[in-house]
Amino acid sequence: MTVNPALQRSLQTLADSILDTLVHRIGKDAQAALPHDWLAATILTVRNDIVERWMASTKAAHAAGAKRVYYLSLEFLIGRLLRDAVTNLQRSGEVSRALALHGVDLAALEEIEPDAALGNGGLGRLAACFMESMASLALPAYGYGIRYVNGMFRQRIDDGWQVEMPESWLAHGNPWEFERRESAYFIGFGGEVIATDSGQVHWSPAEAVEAMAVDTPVVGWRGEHVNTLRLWTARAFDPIKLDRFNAGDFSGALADQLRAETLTRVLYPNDSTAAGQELRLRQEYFFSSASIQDIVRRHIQYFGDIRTLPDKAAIQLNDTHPAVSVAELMRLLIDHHEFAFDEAWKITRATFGYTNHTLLPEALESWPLPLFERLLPRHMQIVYAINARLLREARGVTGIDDRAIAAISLIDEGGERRVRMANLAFAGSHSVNGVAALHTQLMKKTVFADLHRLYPTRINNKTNGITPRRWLQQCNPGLTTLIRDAIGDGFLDDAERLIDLDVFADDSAFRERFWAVKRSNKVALANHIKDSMGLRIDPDALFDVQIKRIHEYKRQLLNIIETVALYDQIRSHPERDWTPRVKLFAGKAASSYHNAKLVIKLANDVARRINSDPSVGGLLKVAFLPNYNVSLAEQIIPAADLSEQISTAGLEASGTGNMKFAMNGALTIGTLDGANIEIKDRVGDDNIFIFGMTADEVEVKRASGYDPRSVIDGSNELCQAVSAIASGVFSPDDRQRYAGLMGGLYEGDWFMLAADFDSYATAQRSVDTRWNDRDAWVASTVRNVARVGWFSSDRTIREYARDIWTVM
Ligand code: 26V
Repeated sequence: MTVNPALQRSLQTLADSILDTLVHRIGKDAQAALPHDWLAATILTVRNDIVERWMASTKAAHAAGAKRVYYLSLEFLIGRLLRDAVTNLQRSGEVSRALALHGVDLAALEEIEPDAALGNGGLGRLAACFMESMASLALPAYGYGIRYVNGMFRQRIDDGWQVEMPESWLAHGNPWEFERRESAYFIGFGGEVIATDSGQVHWSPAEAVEAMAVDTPVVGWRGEHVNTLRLWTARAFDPIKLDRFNAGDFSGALADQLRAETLTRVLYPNDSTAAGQELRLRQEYFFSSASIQDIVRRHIQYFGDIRTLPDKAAIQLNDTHPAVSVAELMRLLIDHHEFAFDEAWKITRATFGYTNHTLLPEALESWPLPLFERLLPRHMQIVYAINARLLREARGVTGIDDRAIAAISLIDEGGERRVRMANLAFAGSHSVNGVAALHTQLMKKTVFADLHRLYPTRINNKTNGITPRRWLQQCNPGLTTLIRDAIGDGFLDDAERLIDLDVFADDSAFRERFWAVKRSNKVALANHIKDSMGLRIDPDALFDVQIKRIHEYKRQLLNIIETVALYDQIRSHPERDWTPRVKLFAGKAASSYHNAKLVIKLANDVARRINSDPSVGGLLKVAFLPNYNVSLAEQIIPAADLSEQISTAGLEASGTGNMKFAMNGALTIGTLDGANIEIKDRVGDDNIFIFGMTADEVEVKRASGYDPRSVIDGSNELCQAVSAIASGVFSPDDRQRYAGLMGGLYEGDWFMLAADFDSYATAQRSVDTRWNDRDAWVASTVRNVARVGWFSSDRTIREYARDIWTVM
């Protein structure tokens, strides 16, 4: 290969500056440097380039007097950043060759970067995809959240059981972040509210902490625009009480600092109903107050007059976790800027938008009123005032009776009085959106039916999306190159151009290349599984994958039971032409969620038994991959053939994994739930395996008295599989282990596994049939890739920008 001398010089310059950073910033020379030192030096060097673009973006937005978008989210599941940054800067080749001059492998460095897991699942990953898309679309935006020292726990599997270990993503420092010591705010809690003679109200909190900003740059595609992710960390105003320290009370001297730091120490697990409630509410207020104060300060600094806030700021509430922001902005407007209630309310409503992400009743946040009042006495008064106004408005509308009034109220009066955060977010926003078409419909029909009657134009739909940079270009370079060779570069800027690939489904030479890319991704995953778990899987088998949080409504149990039924069938009919399958599972269960943890154990027990049974002759293998996170998803998804999206219809708001798999050439087996419906509409009925009841059918069946026992007894396959599990076939060491879990199916089966089982098993057999017709299979997968460009988060963000934020 001939080397261009100019290029050679610029590579040498980059290599020199990485070495210079290593020596002067990290304090190591090339001989002493460990991989983490090289990683830090590389990030710091690349960061220099980013910082310049960042400052330019900020200045341009300022000069244009642009409206800014503020995305408030208690979770950001950003994962690793190095590969994301260098790809978006289009510098991967260059950085990789410069490092090679030092004998360092960029890919190896990328692999040791910690995975920033400041979120639980879909909601947090959506926030991260949105941040990347907003930067790619050059939309001036800030993400606001909490800088948890310990994010999502690390999952170990011990003897098949999940064990939660603390994850310390900051152990080696974080070269991406910038502390902004000057951007710090007073956050008060408790105390009392005093009315002054002039009619003003004064809140005097009993305690206070300081919120300090820590900023991370978010690089858009092609590096043309860089936004800010601003995460708050808590510290004490008075980090050490010297008098106490000198008196020998060392821990007392540091107690305030410890208490403050505890606030931003850990991410709360969703699905957890456990203690820590008060700390969670404190976290929500802490980050909401800091963010709102920061937004108001910036607005006044740039535009002078707080009245124009809605013209220059759009604040999006990612679920109800930041909903107390509504009361906080009202407080600042009324108590600090001396607005009358009505004017403050107008500004507030025009500024906020609220996104709902789940209809599960246990996930609808509400706070015991005494707790809310004790921690936030002034906000409690404001909530009452908002409520009075809301209910006055409601009473004036015909058809709204006492029952509807009770449902609309911000206060739940049934039993212990509670503050309803969803109602507060709804009332305080001009837009309330769902995340897929069905979910939005159900919002109108169920949880928000009465609020919807009162404000019939407020609820709207914004179907979720995923960033194609991370979820195609970066995680699947083989497929990206193949697509590029076929249709050119256009899809990198506009994912909907993937449609040009559609005709290639009929091109047999292209299909062969497509198949080869998939196979090489499968070999890479098989190697990873062999190295990490010692399990050998056949890359020519069908890789059937279910990866997501473990939750009963997502029905991993349905998949496991069908696996057991298949195992049974293979053993009874060894003469049949079975399709070799590898069943892959990964996901975390909330630490307090007993049944979810038992499902993990069951997957592992089933895997152990099947994988060691010579009579299935390698036709079936099962693996539960530990510690599911963004980075593991990036490895698994490009290697998947079949994507399991099998929630009980009506319960999965959208799903976004479904989109990632389809974009990487896996076919979906799924219910008519969430975004699966819209995926089906786009890829076509022939290119997806749909089974089971619709949301309407689920509702009817529940209402008419569902009897799972008769369903189980009526299905041979299901009955045998359930009995085998219940009687301890897979748990010889504790035969009773799954008796309760299986008993739950007979006794209630809330998620209706039994009702959907036969239809699911039948769909799985049509998967086998399609798989055995390789041409038909690959043609379908090509059509999936070609037709799911619409699920780019760029499209989603454009819709938010146009309809909700009125920017762009
Ligand atoms: C929060 C809580 C709070 C405490 C009590 C239990 C509980 C349960 C769940 C949650 C949060 C769930 C919100 C969430 O992650 N929703 C997911 O959002 C994705 C992005 O819109 C969407 O694709 C998934 O379907 C939806 O489950």
